[in-house]
Amino acid sequence: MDIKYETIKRSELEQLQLERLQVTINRVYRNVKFYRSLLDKANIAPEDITSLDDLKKIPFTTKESLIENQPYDMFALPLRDVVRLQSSSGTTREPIVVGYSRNDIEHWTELVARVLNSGGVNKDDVVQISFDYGLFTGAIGFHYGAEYIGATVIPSSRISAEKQINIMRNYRTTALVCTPTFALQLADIVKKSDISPAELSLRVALIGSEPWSEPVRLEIEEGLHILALDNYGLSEIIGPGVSCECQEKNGLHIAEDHFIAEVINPDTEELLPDGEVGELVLTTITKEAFPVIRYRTGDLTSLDRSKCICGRTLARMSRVAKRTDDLVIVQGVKIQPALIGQILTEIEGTEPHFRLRVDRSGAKDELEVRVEVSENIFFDEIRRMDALHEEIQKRLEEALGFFVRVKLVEPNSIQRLNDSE
Ligand code: DLL
Repeated sequence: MDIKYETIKRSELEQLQLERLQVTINRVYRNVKFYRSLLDKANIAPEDITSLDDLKKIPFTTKESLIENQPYDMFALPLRDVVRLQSSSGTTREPIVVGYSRNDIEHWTELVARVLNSGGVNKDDVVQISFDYGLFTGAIGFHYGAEYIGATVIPSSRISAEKQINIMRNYRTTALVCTPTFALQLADIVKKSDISPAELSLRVALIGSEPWSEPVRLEIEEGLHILALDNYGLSEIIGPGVSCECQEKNGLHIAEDHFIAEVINPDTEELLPDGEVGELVLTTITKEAFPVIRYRTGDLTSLDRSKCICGRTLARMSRVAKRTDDLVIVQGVKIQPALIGQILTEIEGTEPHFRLRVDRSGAKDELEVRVEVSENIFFDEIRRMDALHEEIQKRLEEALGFFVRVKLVEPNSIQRLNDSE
């Protein structure tokens, strides 16, 4: 445990947060046009931020603003001082590019090391990272964190679940890093094979990047005979390392020495008291290349500032089960329904109405897309319907990278106003 920061007294933490916030506000005011005009319009000068309470006066930053300022206008450093670019995962309509300075990478590494430490992982462990390496922050973030604590890293990335199990058995992996979907898949393979979980050396899994429930935790823990802990993060803030469960499994400790957390009512934007569920809003206070102020994450959670039995004083957030928007997460891929709409409008014969349904009953989630087709095709020959079906399936699978169940339905048969569920 990083005693100095993870068990810090609240009064000292607040002083540290204020100092770091002031530096950050100065930095963005000087270097990011978007923030300079946001603060000017709100009649706030950087020197007006004299208490943590003053943060509340600053308007929120939304994903739309980040998108409008792509690729580099939200950067507070020139590109020559940026040593890494990453982006939000999966297939969103507009992936957001984020940058890191050398110091940002150092902080990020330390924060992911905390996630690993809180799961009891240390230099004697063999850590298998089964996240997709690439622009997604999950893999490389954990890679650096695990090397930093001196563990032995296996960057197994997204090879098949069967091969991952072989690696795990042969190289005696003790800690696994992946999404809940993938952990379930691994548990399912072990169950169906002649491998007994006892043959594996696996002890703990650090799981994140998508919502998962207590029953899913139980299935993973029982299927692999391990401890499964949740960790949360998002690329706009830093990647993994924003918050993580300790072994008490009673909320995720937020790295409050690097991020200030608030919870708001997503409709009224009013600040909510601790314990009430609302949208998580985060402010980065150490980031140099890509700082964000009062960023609306879209994730629903509540805060608890009471001290945890583990000794950590950092506030805990409840597990994120839902979002405020209609983002759909399937097999670890984050999909904005609007992206599906965009693809469908490019295909002749489809109507703009569709419905998404995710079936999570099997080991792998499945996405079903119901698409209304135009009248002349629906009542025409089967051959035309088949060709259209094939084309939609091909285009969606190319964009998403996994099997999609496509169903063509009659015009006007999909309920209006709610295109996804
Ligand atoms: O998923 C960062 C990450 C990687 C976190 C590995 C943990 C482990 P993005 O691709 O930008 O970043 O997606 C961020 O994923 O706003 C949440 O909606 C969702 N999310 C991330 N972690 C959790 C979690 C990474 N533990 C978006 N529980 C976030 C629920 C999660 N949702």
